[in-house]
Amino acid sequence: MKTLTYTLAAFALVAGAQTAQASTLDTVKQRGEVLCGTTTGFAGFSAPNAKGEWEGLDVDLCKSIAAAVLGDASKFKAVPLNSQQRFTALQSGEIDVLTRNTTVTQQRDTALGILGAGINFYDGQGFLVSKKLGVKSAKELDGATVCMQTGTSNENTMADWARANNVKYTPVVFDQFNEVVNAFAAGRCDVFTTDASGLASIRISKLSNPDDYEVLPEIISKEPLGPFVRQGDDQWLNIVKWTLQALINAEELGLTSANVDEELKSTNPNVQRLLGVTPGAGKNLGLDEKWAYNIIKQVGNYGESFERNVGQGSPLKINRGLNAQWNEGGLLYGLPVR
Ligand SMILES: N[C@@H](CCC(=O)N[C@@H](CS)C(=O)NCC(=O)O)C(=O)O
Repeated sequence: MKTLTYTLAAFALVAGAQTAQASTLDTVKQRGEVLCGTTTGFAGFSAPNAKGEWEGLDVDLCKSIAAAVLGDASKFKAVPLNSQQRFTALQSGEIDVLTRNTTVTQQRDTALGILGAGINFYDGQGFLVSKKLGVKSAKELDGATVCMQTGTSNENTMADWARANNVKYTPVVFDQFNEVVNAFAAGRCDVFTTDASGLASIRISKLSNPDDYEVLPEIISKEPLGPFVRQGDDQWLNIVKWTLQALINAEELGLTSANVDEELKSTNPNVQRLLGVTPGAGKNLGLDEKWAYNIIKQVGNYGESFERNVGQGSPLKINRGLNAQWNEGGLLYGLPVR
């Protein structure tokens, strides 16, 4: 009897230890697919194309994680989440990583059991209005009705800014992205406020006459957007963090999907380390030495992804601005792979 009790106790201990150890990397490898939290459809960042395939800057980050971990960028699944649902989905393990226009804030990094793993788009909150409103500056918005989505940082930022600028407004708030868009398009509010990237995307992809609308010049906050992982799995945090760094470094080093094979012969030690010609970086992450090569070959570097999805090669035509490399006047500063 005693032996049985001890055996059961030992079993419980082992089972407990295993649960605690069940790493996201193991789970992903076993499943053969990375589950990424995306928006419900936000052109340029994460949305299905005409063929139903998910694409965008954030989807490319998800694909890059799949390429790094599984050697195949197509081994991912987009899990569409509205603003409110996204953190619970990450906390509960429904997704492995949140890759969806999410602002890194101190509160989110500390109070939700999650952690930001880097910044893949430097943004700021702005205002979209119908030209008919005849407003040229956000300061003229006193008395306006303002559409926004529940569960975004935009709600609080709007309140802070309005108080500081003595602007009175009536919030019109919805859970679902399409509800906010439709309300705005139907003139149920004067202004749509969210991240400027979001406004550019909405204007081009959701409104029937984009030229009837304009984004006001004021940017009222910093919205550093980036991927999030669960707390307590440092290896997975590193994988997501360094996948993003690989994309950024690849651009700085001039590595593209087109030239990466040729670059395997490069004599630059930074290129050799990133591409696994000099081994070490892959092993440090618990991945194949070809982790970054696979990202660059299959997805491209950060700049390629930016131009294709949100930049000059896309309908959004967003300028690199803050999202240019540090040596070209922007904030992207790839951390050294060594
Ligand atoms: N960056 C802000 C806002 C992000 C956000 O969720 N924006 C909304 C409004 S544009 C959105 O992307 N909605 C898409 C959806 O719910 O599918 C945040 O992290 O709170």
